[in-house]
Amino acid sequence: MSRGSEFVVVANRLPVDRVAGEDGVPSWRRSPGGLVSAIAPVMRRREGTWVGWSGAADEELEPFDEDGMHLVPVRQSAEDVQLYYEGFSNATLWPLYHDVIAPPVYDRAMWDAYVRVNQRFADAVAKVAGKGAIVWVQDYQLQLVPQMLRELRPDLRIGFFLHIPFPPTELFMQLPWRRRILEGLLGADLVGFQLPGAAANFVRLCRQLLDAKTVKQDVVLDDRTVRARAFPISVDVDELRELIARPEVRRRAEEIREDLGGGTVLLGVDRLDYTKGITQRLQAFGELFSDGGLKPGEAVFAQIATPSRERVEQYQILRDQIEQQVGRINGEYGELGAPVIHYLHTSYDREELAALYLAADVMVVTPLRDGMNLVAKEYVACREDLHGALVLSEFAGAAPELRRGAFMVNPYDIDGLKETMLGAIHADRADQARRMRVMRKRVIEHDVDRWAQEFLSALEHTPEHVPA
Ligand code: ADQ
Repeated sequence: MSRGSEFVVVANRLPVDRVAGEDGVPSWRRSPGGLVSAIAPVMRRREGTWVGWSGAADEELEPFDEDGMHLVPVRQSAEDVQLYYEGFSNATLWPLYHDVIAPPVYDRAMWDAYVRVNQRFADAVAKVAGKGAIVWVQDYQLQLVPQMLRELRPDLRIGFFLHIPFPPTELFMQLPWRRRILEGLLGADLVGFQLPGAAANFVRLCRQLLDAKTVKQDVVLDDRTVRARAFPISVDVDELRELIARPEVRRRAEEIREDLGGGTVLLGVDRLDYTKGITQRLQAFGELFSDGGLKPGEAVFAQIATPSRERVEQYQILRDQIEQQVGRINGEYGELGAPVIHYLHTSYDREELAALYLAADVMVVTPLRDGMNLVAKEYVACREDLHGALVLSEFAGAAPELRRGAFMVNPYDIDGLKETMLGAIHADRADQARRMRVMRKRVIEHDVDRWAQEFLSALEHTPEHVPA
């Protein structure tokens, strides 16, 4: 038997996407996004292994190497995808952890699938991890893995990071399997959250529901201590800096501005998700035309919505809602060849995204609840010119870090949203520059590399425990 990996990351998805080659033979390409680019260098340095699902149902794949990473695929049947992924992960946990914005589905077959698939992930990790290895478990789809893994492999050092909010007691208590989730997470040595409030929610729940002894942000078990801490995630500032320096990206930004007609450009970039507050911001924007705050031609809104979870009912409902809303507003205030909202339901590559950020005068980020929101930080990282304004929801995880420079807003308050959007549209260059400078300082100093390093160093410095 080989020695196994010293460093293992486990996430629902592998960090690669399948791309069809010219000859029809599929190959793999590293997925875009901060998480993968933050972890990839650590993986290479430590000869790490990434355990995750390929994204296709019913597929048996052998482990393979790609982009300097060793990848171990975990199989999922079509039924698993439906019950564990679309079901328990995205129709139960996602809404429950986001303030119950949509009603969570509590379904026993979905829960059973969640347990079954989490066990499969834990088994796969137990097989590939070397003695005493560091294992880093990612996100809400895998909350039972830490405990399952500890049972199989008490020698491992296990960290868990939750990318989405962790709800307060009042909401978490709805979950029929609430104790099991807490026990699952307590299998880790370090449980990381985006914000201190989420860590506090978790520790309080352990005390109230499990009668656990807690000391500050630590949960003290009989044989070991579990630390709950906040590690706000961030973006790959170097990657974005490199992108916006490319002449073709700058040219593209100018082209986008011209295509949009010369008025003030407002931009939204989100996965099409009901937590992102897309309908609220479009409603506010539309009303600005109906009550005269804006005149057609003066401003346009480009809303990019990445297709997401398209088989989950709530997402289909939302898509219809937004498309109807856009049609109505454009029907009323747009002119031939000049709609007031440009709505694009599609995914873009990083160059196009960077060009969009450069083209936008006002970036509108209005989630009703969000773990962090990387789009807000990406925009800030791209605005080296200190131009542009960020409208940011109080309910984004990024709010505490960016509030001194952003135009803060409560997205439920449509009048407040309208006023704040107008304030951002009319902010003068000096005010924009002052605000942007404050935000940039924070994002540049706390980039995604630092996030990964801080998490891993905290995990490595948790006290050793000696397995019985
Ligand atoms: P998400 O809910 O997906 O992430 P976000 O943090 O904004 O939200 O990240 C989205 C990422 O996708 C960004 O990097 C963005 O550039 C990219 N993206 C969005 N639309 C795109 C498009 N049309 N084409 C291409 N790329 C697009 C979850 C949590 C967040 C948390 C992150 C990371 O919900 O709260 O910030 O994980 O922890």
